Amino acid sequence: TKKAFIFDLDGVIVDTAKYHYLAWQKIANELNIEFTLEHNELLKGVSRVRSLDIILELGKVEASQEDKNRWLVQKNEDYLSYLVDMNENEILPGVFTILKFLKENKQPIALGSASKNARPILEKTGIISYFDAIVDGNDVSNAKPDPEVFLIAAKLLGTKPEDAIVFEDSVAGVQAANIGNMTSVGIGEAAILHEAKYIFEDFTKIDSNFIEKLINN
Ligand code: G16
Ligand code: MG
Repeated sequence: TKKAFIFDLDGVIVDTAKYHYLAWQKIANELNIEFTLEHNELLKGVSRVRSLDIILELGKVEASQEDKNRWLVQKNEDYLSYLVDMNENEILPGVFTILKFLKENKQPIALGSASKNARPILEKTGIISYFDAIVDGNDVSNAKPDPEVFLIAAKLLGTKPEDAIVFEDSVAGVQAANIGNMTSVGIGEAAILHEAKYIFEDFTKIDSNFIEKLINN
């Protein structure tokens, strides 16, 4: 049967997770909210609006909608400033190899990201042409762990959810793939991503045999 390979963006294809963290940390600092790398795991794969709410909840801070809107704008401006000089060097190790292998084997590839900045990032890093479909934060109304983003991606590729394979670095994203009945592949720490069907530290740890198995099973 026809498979679909769906990639998350931040933390899977590019290491923008660190830029999101820096931008949120600035806001947390201004509000005197303690915001550690551990807290940051809660924000991965989560929408911008929800991320701010999580930070405010951590600090037990109540804010007006006006303040929230201002912080959301500030966060994104700050985040975008980190992306200005972005280029293909920021593609994470092993990603090109796997994208090329999938292309050579005529496998459909999609992006499934919560980010509203996904397209410019794919353009700046020069990999947008690998993707047969792009589904991002502008296309969905339900954030991960809701499977909406991946379900739309599988549909665009003409594949049933159970034949879709999702690469994710976030807990919310792994859960979304599992809830959507897809094969979840966690990229990152096993201790954090233990709900994933398969877990690899990064793409250099994935060999072509593993991908071939996914294609043929
Ligand atoms: C990403 C990040 C999240 C971020 C979200 C929204 O999702 O993991 O931390 O909050 O996008 O991004 P933006 O503010 O650019 O719209 P993903 O799904 O690509 O990991
Ligand atoms: Mg991610």
